[in-house]
Amino acid sequence: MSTVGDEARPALSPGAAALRNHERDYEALAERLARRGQRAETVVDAVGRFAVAVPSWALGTGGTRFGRFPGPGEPRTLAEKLADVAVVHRLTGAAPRVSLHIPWDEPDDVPALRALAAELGLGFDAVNSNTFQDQPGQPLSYKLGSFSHPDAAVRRQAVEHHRHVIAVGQALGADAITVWLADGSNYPGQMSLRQSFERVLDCLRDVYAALPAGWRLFTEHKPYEPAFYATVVQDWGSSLLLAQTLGERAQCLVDLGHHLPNTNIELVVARLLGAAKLGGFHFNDSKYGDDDLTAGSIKPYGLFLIFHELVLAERERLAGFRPAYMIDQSHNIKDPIEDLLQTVDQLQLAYAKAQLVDHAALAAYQESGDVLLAERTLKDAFETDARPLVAEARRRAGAALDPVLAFRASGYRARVAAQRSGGGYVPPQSL
Ligand code: LRH
Ligand code: MN
Repeated sequence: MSTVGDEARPALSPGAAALRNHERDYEALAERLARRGQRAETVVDAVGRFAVAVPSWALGTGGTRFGRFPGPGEPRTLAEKLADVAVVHRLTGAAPRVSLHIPWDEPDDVPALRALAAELGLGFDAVNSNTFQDQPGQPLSYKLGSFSHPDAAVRRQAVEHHRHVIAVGQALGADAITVWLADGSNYPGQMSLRQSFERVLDCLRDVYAALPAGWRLFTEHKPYEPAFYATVVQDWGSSLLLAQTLGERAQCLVDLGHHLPNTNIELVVARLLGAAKLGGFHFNDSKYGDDDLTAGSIKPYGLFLIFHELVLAERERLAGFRPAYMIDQSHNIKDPIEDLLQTVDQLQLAYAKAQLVDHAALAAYQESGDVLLAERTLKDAFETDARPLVAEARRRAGAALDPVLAFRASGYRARVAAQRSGGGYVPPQSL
């Protein structure tokens, strides 16, 4: 029985107390937004429609060349990875798809995997090829590249791999392939800077020609790593050149970590939107390089400004606007599921804040040249604590007000840790 001031009311259960607090926070924010002429409901509905795909390669602990610190209950099979993704979807209501990396997560029984995914309420987003590693028994090495390799036989082998990845994706019901190429050089003179690009384009034409109806091909640029002098598809310009040359169903994928420090990524997004060539995202955050940190953890304002460009495109019903939202992170020190829950929450929050921009006022200040009030209009939205709107959208989706706390309270990690250490098959665990 609580003591000070409300001894009449029995203490609410933690869940009930959290819900009561949420309702009060939501009502207070809705009232405040109404005074600004904005409807909380509109934002809650929009957040309710937001969804992002989880990468199959981020359910286990990631690492660097210096080390990896595996945690308890790591998924050992694709089925266990799907079970973990289902937990992320269950608690956020916004992670209904998995993006597979082939051959890292090559399914050995496609019908069984499709059935399991359906049972878990999951689908498959873009599949990812891999010509940045040599697989056991692979006839020709990708050490000096794949699509840009001087040896035509290596290029053919790489194209064959992409045809295989498309076939796997098609069997799973996916409708896009993401092509990130590690191709590049470490020393000036090692590679012809123009010929390598021509060869990549040539091979991509073969992959593009193999796309099933309704499929898209996403080209993913990256400035460096593993190549440390020149990367063939180094920046958004190179990616756009490829996508524009290949055709309508080729678009550019923006991995937030694939930009040199201080790059204005929202400007890159605006350019690709303007060219109807924004295919999708690999969301993450970074301070220095391709750090693959939790989205919104280092540059939350930058993430908001990217979502601002996306909401503008949505509102304008921009031609070709159908972005594939996907996460691409490496969970080196946080529990992978908790990191994904935090990530989805950060993306929902950035999207909600972008919905809160007073677009009419912004356009008027931009047209009238009122720089300060134009900037402040964006900041007002960013500095609005939109968390009650996101929590409400999750509550209405039957998900958790606070996914990380709900996950911890569920004891899921301890349970799977116990079961997965045994080595036997563990059926998908409900929360
Ligand atoms: C390359 C990349 C690419 C994936 C890989 C796991 O850095 O972002 O999207 O294939 O990470
Ligand atoms: Mn990526």
